[in-house]
Amino acid sequence: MSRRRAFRTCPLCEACCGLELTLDGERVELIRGDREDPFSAGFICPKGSALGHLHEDPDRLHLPLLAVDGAHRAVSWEEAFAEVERRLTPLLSEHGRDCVAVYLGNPTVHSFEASIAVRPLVKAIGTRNLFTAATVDQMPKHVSSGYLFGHPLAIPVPDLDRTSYLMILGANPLESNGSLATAPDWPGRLRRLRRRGGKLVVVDPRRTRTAQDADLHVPIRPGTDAALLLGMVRALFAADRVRLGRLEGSVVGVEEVAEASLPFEPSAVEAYTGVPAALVERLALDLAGAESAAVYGRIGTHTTAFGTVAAWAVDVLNILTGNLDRPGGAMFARAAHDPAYRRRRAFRPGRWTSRVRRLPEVLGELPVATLVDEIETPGEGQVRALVTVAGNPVLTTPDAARLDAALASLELVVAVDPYLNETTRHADVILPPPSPLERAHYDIAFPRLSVRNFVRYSPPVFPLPEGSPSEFEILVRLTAIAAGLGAGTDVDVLAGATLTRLVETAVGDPRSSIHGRRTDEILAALAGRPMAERFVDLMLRTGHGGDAFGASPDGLSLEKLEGHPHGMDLGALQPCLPDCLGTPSGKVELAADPILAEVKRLAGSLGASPAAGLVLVGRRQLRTANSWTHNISVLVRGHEACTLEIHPVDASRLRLADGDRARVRSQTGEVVVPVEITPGIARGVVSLPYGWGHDLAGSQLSVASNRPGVNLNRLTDGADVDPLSGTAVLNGVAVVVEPVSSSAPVPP
Ligand SMILES: Nc1nc2c(c(=O)[nH]1)N[C@H]1C(S)=C(S)[C@@H](COP(=O)(O)OP(=O)(O)OC[C@H]3O[C@@H](n4cnc5c(=O)[nH]c(N)nc54)[C@H](O)[C@@H]3O)O[C@H]1N2
Ligand SMILES: Nc1nc2c(c(=O)[nH]1)N[C@H]1C(S)=C(S)[C@@H](COP(=O)(O)OP(=O)(O)OC[C@H]3O[C@@H](n4cnc5c(=O)[nH]c(N)nc54)[C@H](O)[C@@H]3O)O[C@H]1N2
Ligand code: SF4
Ligand SMILES: [Mo]
Repeated sequence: MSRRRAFRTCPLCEACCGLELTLDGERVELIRGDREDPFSAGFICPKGSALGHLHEDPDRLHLPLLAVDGAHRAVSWEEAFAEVERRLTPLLSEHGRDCVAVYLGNPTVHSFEASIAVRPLVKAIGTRNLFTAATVDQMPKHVSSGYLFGHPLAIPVPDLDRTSYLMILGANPLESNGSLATAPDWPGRLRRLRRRGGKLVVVDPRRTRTAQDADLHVPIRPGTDAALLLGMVRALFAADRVRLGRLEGSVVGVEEVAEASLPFEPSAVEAYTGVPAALVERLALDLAGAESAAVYGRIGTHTTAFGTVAAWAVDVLNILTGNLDRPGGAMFARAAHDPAYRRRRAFRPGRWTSRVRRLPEVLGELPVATLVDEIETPGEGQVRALVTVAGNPVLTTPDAARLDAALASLELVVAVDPYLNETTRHADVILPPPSPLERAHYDIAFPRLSVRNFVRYSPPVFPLPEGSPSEFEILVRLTAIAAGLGAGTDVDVLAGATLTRLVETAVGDPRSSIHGRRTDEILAALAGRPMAERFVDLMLRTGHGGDAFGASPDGLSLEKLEGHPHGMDLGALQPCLPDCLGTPSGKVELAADPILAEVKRLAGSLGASPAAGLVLVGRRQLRTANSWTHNISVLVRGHEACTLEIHPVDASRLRLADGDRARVRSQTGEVVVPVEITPGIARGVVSLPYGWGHDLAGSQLSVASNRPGVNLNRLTDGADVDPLSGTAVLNGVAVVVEPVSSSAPVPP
């Protein structure tokens, strides 16, 4: 192979930037932003340009590992799958399906192979103990959208490029590059918003980079966004500024919301949130008065005790100001591969509950905060084995030290993961998928959450190494084992049978664009691609933007996308109400009982006086991706990144100087970490970055272990969840901070 260029989507975050790679043989020479990409237009962040280092990381696994006598050794793929079969099969038959838990982590969503293959795997295991990173992340938004719009995946995104007023709560897109709002180049898009006269308001206890670039930064007491938003709702009603605009007639429940918001008087909200009453009113009136406006909330609003109410109130404000589903407001993206029709049905979580804490299922999964209870608590249905796919819960889920210990007690852990890290060191078998550059890329989830409609397919940059299975093949073989078909099952035969069933369903469905066609004709048209891609091609071609296998010749297919290596812009977001609603009434349903009950509970806690001590929040850093990119030296060099941010007044009260080491204690654990004194954090609040803590014995992370940092989730408590979504409370954790060296007692 000589020097060549390749284009592909960056799989490291939701911005989905297009990259241009310069390759020299099998080496990545340079990665830049793809300037010809219609969506990302050359934007790139430090992580995207480090993708080659990730690919070449010597610690990345190429062969499966087997734990033997307390150490891991490389084995052949056949041996690894045989071991899984030997140990998983008797567990399932002796203890029932629920004894095997599954945890799916964040990168699953960035790999179409995993996205397609994990659901059949979970089904074959047949367990109710399914856990994912959603319950330490965005589950509140799914619940809110389920009730409001009848579809948990119908999530409005701010129309960034056209809005004239953007209110961001609990998100720092200048460092995170955005989430539940796919937009390459947030910095540029926010700059252009302000250049065209638009206003940016950021609500955050920290003066983040995003807040520094805003017209107004509103510091807030952590965990209280739901009350602020309801205070704004109440102010809109009080000032008679509720205008549904073109949504008039498409919304039910307005009166109920007006009534539910009554307790959220600005003065009560001020006492609870720390946001001055006059400012609460002004924020509401500015929102109502803007030519167009969008409210957008993320991690800092979702991972709190009233996360679902906060997620809901964000969209209630969008709706009550007439900004939902209109240009410049909060709009729905539409993936080309999604069907043209939507099913109507009531959103009903809680079809089953977790065994120990009786927490309700949502979207078929249970809160990961209770995984540890299911492992520790003996009795019928106890979790005895765990399968992780692309997850690192020892660093990313609450009460981490306890979970870490519990994982060590399991009879079997199988991890599909390229690293021997904090979580996978507990694995009896690690099955490493190839690097992202050795697989094709097609985004299934993010075009549904994008600020412009777009589609991009990237072929693999490098071929699969000889003898290595794809991530799809690894997952299908696990599925075969769980289904009792044996590790030797032919992957193409098994997956092919699933594909055939999907085609049969489509041709039999009167709503499908290929209704009435012949199954063998469709299967023949899909042949010729790797099996995993056939699933995507089927989805795309039968989606509303698809070519319906020839019936809509202008439509899309993977073959057509191959002719557009920079991706295709499918235009600005379009209004879609009421057609895109899935609620039984066919309207936006503002006032679902479970949500109103939570609003009432929140109203009841308004009077409670805030905790006296310090509270802890998390933060993200531009050069990291969750817990797993700290092993790339170009991303972690420079000064110490894992520090405790603290306000100068709090620091001096605690007799802490910049760089001193402090002990941070919570209900669940403690860590020792250097402090960074900054006026950029509210008094009474401290912050640790998330994803660190690479000092656990048994990992193989030669770079990360040199600068391990501390694990923020040793301090978070799995006992606290948002009751409607099961999402863990990761922000607003009560902590005590003290200097490490000093033995003198420190005032509280
Ligand atoms: N306190 C606190 N906790 C948090 C958060 C917070 O803000 N504060 N944020 C939460 C959020 S938003 C999220 S999304 C979660 C993330 O939580 P997780 O999904 O559990 O964690 P990640 O760090 O994304 O772990 C990714 C794992 O996948 C592996 N991996 C990487 N690429 C691939 C691949 O292509 N295939 C496979 N099979 N594996 C791969 C990595 O080696 C790593 O082990 O953490 C949550 N936890
Ligand atoms: N560089 C980088 N980018 C990433 C990731 C990463 O780890 N690193 N992870 C990716 C993932 S999986 C996700 S989900 C997204 C998340 O993307 P974001 O939601 O933008 O996440 P953060 O950057 O953690 O920003 C959360 C902000 O909430 C603030 N906050 C904390 N508590 C509260 C509160 O109670 N109220 C309010 N209003 N604010 C609060 C914090 O100070 C912080 O600034 O980022 C993605 N992109
Ligand atoms: S912003 Fe996200 S998608 Fe874009 S280059 Fe950085 S990590 Fe990759
Ligand atoms: Mo996330």
